[in-house]
Amino acid sequence: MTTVDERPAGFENNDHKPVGHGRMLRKEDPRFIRGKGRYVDDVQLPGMLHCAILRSPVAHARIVSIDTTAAEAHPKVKAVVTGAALTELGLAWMPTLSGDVQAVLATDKVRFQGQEVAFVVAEDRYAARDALELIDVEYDVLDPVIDVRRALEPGAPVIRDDLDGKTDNHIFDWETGDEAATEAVFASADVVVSEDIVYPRVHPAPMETCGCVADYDRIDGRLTLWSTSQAPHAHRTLYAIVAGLPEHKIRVISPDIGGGFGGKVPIYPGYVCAIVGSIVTGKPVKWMEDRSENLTSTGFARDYIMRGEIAATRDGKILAVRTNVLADHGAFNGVAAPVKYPAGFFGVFTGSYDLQAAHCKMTAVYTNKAPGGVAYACSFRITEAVYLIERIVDCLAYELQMDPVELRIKNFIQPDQFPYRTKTGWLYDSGDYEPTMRKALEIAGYDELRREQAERRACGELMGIGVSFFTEAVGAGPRKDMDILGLGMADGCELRVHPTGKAVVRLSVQTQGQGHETTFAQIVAEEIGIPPADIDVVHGDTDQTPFGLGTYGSRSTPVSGAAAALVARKVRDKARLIASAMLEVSVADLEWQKGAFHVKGDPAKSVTIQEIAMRAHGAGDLPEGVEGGLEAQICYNPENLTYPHGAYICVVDIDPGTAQVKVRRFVAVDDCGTRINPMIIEGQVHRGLTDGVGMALMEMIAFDEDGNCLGGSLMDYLIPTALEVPDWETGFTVTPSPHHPIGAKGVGESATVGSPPAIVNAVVDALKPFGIRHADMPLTPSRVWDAMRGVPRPP
Ligand code: MCN
Ligand code: CUM
Repeated sequence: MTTVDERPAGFENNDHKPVGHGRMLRKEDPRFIRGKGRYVDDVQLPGMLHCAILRSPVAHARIVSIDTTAAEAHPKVKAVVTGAALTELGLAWMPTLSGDVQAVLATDKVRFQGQEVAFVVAEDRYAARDALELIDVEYDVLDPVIDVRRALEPGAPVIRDDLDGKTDNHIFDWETGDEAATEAVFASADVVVSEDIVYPRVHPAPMETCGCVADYDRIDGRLTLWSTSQAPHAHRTLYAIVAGLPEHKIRVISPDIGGGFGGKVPIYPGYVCAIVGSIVTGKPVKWMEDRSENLTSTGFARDYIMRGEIAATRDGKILAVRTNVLADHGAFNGVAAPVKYPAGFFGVFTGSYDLQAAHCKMTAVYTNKAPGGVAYACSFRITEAVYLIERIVDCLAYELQMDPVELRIKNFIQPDQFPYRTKTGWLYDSGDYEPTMRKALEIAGYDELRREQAERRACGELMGIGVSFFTEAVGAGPRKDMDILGLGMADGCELRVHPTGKAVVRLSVQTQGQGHETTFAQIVAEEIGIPPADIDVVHGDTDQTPFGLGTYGSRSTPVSGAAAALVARKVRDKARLIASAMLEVSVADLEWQKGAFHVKGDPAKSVTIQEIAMRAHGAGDLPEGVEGGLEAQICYNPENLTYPHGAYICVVDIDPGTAQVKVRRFVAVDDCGTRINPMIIEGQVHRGLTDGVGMALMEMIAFDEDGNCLGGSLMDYLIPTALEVPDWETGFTVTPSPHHPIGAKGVGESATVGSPPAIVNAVVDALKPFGIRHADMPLTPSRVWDAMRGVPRPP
C-alpha cells in the first residue's frame, strides 16, 4: 500500500497539484443546480415532429394483421410506419451488440411484452400518442416462455424462429477454467458446500429515460442525432453500417445525460424509428420514452441463476470454486460485452482468493422477456460474479462455523503474488487486500459489533453483520482481446493549448453524471500545469471529438484517463523543446515544476507553460524541426485492465414482527489506485451503495406466467431513496495500477458490484438463529418473513 495523497481542506487554490485534490468542486454543477443542464428532451428544433411507439400488449404472438388507416387519417399525423414498411427499407431488423439481430419493429411475431410494433410521427407528442390507439393489430397469441429452465425443455415453443434452422431457445454455452482439475480438487477436499443463488433481473432506472432527436437533411444527406448515448462514436459507426448512411455525414451528439448506468449503451429501436421518421417526413423528429417504456423495454441487468460450489480444507483454506449458470437473455441477445466475452467478465468469479482450481459452465437462453442485458453498473457481469463468490464464501463460513472475515483474510491473494494470474486466466495488475479489509474492520469496530450482536441475540433481537470483499476488472480493454462488433476498445484524446495558455481537451468518452468535465481537466492540469479552471473538457459530440468506444465498464479513467495524461505529456514534451530555445539551454538542462520549465540549479530562469503557449503560436522562429502550435492527439490502447478492490461491511436490524430489514450502518473502503477527485469518488461510491440497497432489498423486474411485466412503474419497481439508506461511512486505501500512466483504476461501478453481497450476508447473518444459510434477493419483508418461517424459496 502506498501512502495516500489526500490534501487537507483549504488547499483549494493550489492548482499545481490537481490530482487527489480533495475539495475541488465539480465544474458542471453550476449548470445542473441552476436547472441549466441541456438534455435531449430540451432540444427543440423548428418544425420538429414527435414519434410515439406502439408496443405489444402480449409476450408472444404472431401478428396476423395491422390496420393503420384510422391513425393515418388523424389530422395531426404525418406518418405511420410498420414492420412491413421497414422491411422494404431493409431496416426492420438491426444487429445487437452481441451479434444477434433484433427487430426494430416486429414483422412476424412479437417476442416480449412491450416490443415495438409500429410508430407514429405527429405534430405533437399527445397527437402521436393518441394516434397509437387508432392502430388495429390482430395478434394470434402463442404460448409464452418465461421460465428460463422451461425454455430449455424439449418441446418448448421456439421464440426465435426467425433465425435459420433454430429449433430451440438455446443461445450459447460458455465455459472457463479447468473442469478436470477442479473436479480433482473437489473430490479430495475435506469440505464441499453448494448453494443455488439467484441474481434477479433488475433495471438501471435512470432519472432520464431514453430518447433522441433525429434531424435528417435531405439536401446534403446529413443526419444529426441528439441521443441518450453512452457511446456516441460507436453508435455513429453502427448507424452507418445499419442504415447505409456515409459515416462522415452522421453526427451523434450526447448532450447532458440524466444517468445511464449502462442502460444507454445499446442502440434501441426507438432511435432507429426516429431516424426513419425524419428521413420519411423530411423534418426533425423527437422520440422520448415514458417511464414504463423505459422499465419494460430497455436494457435490463443480471437475470442469472447460479449454482455455486466451493471446496475447502476443514481449517478454512479455500481450494477451488465452480459454478453452473443459466443466463436469461430475453428475446434478443442484446448483451453489451466485448465479442470474445459472451458472459462479460464473469470469469473473475474466483474473487480475491488464491485458489488451486476453478471452473464455470454457462448456458444462455432466449425467453419472452425484454432484451438487453448486462446494463446497470455491472462492470460486464462482475456484479453477478462478486455476488456469487462472496455469498458462497459466507456459506462456507457458516458450515465451518468460522468468522467470515477470518475466512476471507486467510485466503486472500498476497501482495507479493501480483501481478496475479487467476485460474480463469485474468491477470490482476496490483492489490494489497488485507490492509483494506483491516481498515474497514477498524472503521466499523467489528469486534465490538460482534459483541453487541451476541448480546442482542440473547434477547431475541435480529442483528446481522455482513462482509464482502471484491476485486473488479475494469477498463476494457486491450484491443487485441477486446472489441465491440469489431471496433477495438481503445480511446482517442486530443489536447489543444491556445496562445493565451488556456486549453481544451477532447475526449471520446461521454459522462452521464460522473463528473468528467472536472476530473479530466484535473488529469490534464496535473500533467501540464495549466489550472483546471482554464481547461475545457469537450465530449459527447462525434464532430468535435476523436474516435473511441465510450463510457461503460468503468473504463473512462482506466482508458481515456490514461489517454488524457499521455496526450498532456506529449504536449509537455513539445513545450520543453520550445522552452529550451526560449531559455537558450539544452533540453537536458531543463527541469519541470509547477507549470514551468526552469534551468537546473537556477529556478529564477524559467518560462511558464502559458509563455511557452504564446511562443508556440507567436511571431518569430521556433527551434529546428518544431512545428507551430501546441497541441497533440493520441489513441490509447490499454495494456491490461485495472483491478480495483474494496472491503464492505454492513450492519442490519430485522424487525421480528414485520421482517422489515433496516440497514443501520454501512462501511465501504475502496481502493481504486491513484484518486483523481476524492469528492467525486465518494459520490460515485454513495451512489453505488444506494444501488446495492435497492438490489438487495427492493428491486426486481418480475413477470407473471403470461409474460406480463409486473415492474412497469416506479410504484411496482421500487428504488431506494434517502430514507432507506444509512449515512455511508467510507474510507480508502491506494494501490496504484502499475500500467496506468497515473496509477488510477476505475471506481464508477465498484460500490454497485460490492454492496449487494455485504447486505445479503448481513441479512442472512441476522437470520442465523433460524438456521438459514442463504436467501435470495430482493430481501423484501415477505421474503424475509417466509425465510424465518421456513417457507421454501421461490423456484
Ligand atoms: N475517478 C477518480 N479517481 C479514480 C477513478 C475514478 O477521481 N481513481 C473519477 C473519474 O474521474 C470519474 C468518476 O470517478 O469522474 C468515475 O470514473 P470511472 O470509474 O472511470 O467510471 P466512468 O467514468 O467510466 O463511468 C462509468 C461508470 C459506469 S460503467 C456506470 S454503469 C455508472 C457509473 O460510472 N453510471 C453512472 N457511475 C455513474 N454515475 C452517475 N452519476 N451516472 C451514471 O449513469
Ligand atoms: Cu454495465 S453498466 Mo456501466 O458498464 O455502463
